[in-house]
Amino acid sequence: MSKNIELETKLLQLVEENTSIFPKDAKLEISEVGDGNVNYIYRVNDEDHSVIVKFANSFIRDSDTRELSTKRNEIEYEILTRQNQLSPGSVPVVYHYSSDMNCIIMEDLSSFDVLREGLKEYKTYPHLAKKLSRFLYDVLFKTTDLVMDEEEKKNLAGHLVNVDMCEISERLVFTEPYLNNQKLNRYHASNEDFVTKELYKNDKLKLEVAKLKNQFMNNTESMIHGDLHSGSIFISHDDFKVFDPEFSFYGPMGYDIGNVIASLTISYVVSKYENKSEHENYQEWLLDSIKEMIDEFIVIYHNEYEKDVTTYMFNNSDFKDYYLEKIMSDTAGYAGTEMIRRTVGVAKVWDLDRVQDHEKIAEIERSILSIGKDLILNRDKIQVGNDFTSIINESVQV
Ligand code: SR1
Ligand code: MG
Repeated sequence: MSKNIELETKLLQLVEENTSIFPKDAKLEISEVGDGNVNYIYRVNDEDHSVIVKFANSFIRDSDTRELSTKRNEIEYEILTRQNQLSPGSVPVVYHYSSDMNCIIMEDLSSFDVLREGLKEYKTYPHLAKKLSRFLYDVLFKTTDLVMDEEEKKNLAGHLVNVDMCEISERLVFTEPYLNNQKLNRYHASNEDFVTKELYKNDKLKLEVAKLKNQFMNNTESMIHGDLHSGSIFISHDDFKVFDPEFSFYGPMGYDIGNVIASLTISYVVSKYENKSEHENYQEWLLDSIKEMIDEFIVIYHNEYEKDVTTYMFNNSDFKDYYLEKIMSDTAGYAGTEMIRRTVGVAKVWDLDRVQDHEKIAEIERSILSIGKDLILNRDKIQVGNDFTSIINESVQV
């Protein structure tokens, strides 16, 4: 029996014994459906029903040598459960978690689009920004010390320490893109001088990235998703779900908000340089979504702060303003680091792969890196949606 057949047989048994989705005599089928970098994702179905099984191996996907703690699976289960309490219906329903097998059995959302796949087809989703801002406020702001019981929060932050996954982000996002090492970084050959000047030898930028890295490692502010890009979002014509929170830990909330901005911005910039005028609607929608998501988050924050923040010292309007300024500047900074690492680092985005014209690839890379750099260096002045879109527009010269 091959390794996979053995695993698939065990997963089928796990589903049969621990869910009540399928009738007793159902003939179950199993197929691998995931294409991520880390885990194995299976769909188990009969003719009428289906579930998803996420299996976290103790080695990174398709590697027999790179070990990765399976604690990520336990954390993912914990996060999905808590996020569903904080923002009901905004994550897949979990049917069962097996700590013995490092598996989560959850709702199959294949009737939704993965946002990344929709973006590849230039689809637009007008409700995305509103759904995202609501979700981000509910799961991020409500897990800070401003809202949550301080003892519960400290215990949760301790429980969610995610050593292996944080190590990956600390290295891939905050170190490797700034190290002149051909094995780690890949970009268009004609951009060598640009990358050397703007990243490897840019001491001013490296200092700011070091500050953001230090904050990522030490600011136990919110229960963050940790990898919130368009591949972690399911979307339909009127609904939305966030999934795959295995990089989750207690970190700065601007990291998540910034990651979403980066993901949408990269799709926008690539599409602009593709120069396909039939996609004007799509481009406009992406830019509007970035602005709207930020501005809507700010509206929710202003409307709900007093209701949610009841402790004496934090229930103070100057502190309220100070705290929002910090969220926004962190968001800008982490949007910048994410854009840079997705352009030159090992974990690339899909968007650049579809551009055929090499001159254009080089131009797009420079544009994304410039936006990233500007967001990081000017982050203290970035406060509202328009500040983000102005920086993006300044750099996109098409
Ligand atoms: C080895 S994991 C590489 C990247 O994929 C994930 O989606 C995260 O973004 C990570 O940085
Ligand atoms: Mg992932």
